[in-house]
Amino acid sequence: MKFSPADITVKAGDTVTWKFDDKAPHAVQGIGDVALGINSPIIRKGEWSHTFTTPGTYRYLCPLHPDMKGTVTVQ
Ligand SMILES: [Cu+2]
Repeated sequence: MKFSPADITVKAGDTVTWKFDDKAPHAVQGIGDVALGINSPIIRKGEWSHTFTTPGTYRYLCPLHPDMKGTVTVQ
């Protein structure tokens, strides 16, 4: 019940793929205005990708389990 690794650093233009492999369904949802575009469906098994074009710090959580949090830093 966690994102691993929770905190990553990528370069502008990179695509980040989340892999969902757990008994519980999860999703990825951005926190705050800067991360508005980060919004996956609820996924039980599979992958979801998002391309980060603008440098910044993007925080996200799983809306089903708000203790599951992570940060993507885009350089
Ligand atoms: Cu979750």
